[in-house]
Amino acid sequence: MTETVQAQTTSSLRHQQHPLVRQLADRIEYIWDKYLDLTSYEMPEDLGYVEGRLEGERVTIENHCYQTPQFRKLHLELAKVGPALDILHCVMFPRVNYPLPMFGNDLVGSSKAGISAAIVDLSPINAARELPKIYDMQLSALPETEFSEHRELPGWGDIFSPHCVFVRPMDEDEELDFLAKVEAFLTIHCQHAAMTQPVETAAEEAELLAAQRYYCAKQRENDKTTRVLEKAFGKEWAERYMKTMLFDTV
Ligand code: 18B
Repeated sequence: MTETVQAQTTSSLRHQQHPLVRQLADRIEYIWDKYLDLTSYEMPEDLGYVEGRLEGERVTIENHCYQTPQFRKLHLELAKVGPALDILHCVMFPRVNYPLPMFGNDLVGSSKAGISAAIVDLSPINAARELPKIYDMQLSALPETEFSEHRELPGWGDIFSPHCVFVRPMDEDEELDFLAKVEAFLTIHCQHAAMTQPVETAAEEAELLAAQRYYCAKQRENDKTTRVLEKAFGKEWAERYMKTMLFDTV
């Protein structure tokens, strides 16, 4: 898989994006490749690379997807809306028989104005909405990072764990601190995932499925995402995209 990953990194949209987007995209793929057994993932044919227009600006979306024994979909998406908006979006969807949390990461900003929203979390996927104890322990043990501006979670954000980091990085130091935070979350997650055994009963699987559906339904309530997609591609397309690429459920 390494060759494919490298081939993509040299030609990718990320080279036209905010440096933190590029660095983070490269890092995520490096860590995935290092810890997980990646195989290709079949995307709906017309959704891998998409172009549209928003208020005269070109909107470009580039999707990178993989699957592994533990994850039904690893999704890394890069999007550029003219010069004003660069987005990195990343979600790791566990297979519904693997009792794993949901890794989610979003960066929104631009080269000129800087990153306005940087969020990363390992979100609980079970009826109690609690992380496995080992995750709580390891995430709590990470070195504390001071960010000067924390952002408030929206109403639908009850899916996130107490470890969620949601900030506006103020300078390059804080951007690099955020990058390090994502790397730490992702490494903990990939190391555990590689050792996790699937659940054995249908009841356990049903619980995981319900929790994953809840997570995706809440994420689809993010009207800031919907608005960008609807304005560039129309309502119907945006709805299909939210349901099939961004937050699909099984
Ligand atoms: N998201 N984001 O991924 N979103 O996808 N995103 C914004 O500065 C897109 C995720 C999250 O305050 C904003 O306010 C588009 C994941 C939260 O109400 C814009 C795509 C997570 C907020 C976009 C995309 C996630 C947020 C406003 C598809 C978390 C704050 C930026 C490519 C794991 C919501 C700003 C609020 C904001 C757009 C979180 C423009 C189009 C995986 C919490």
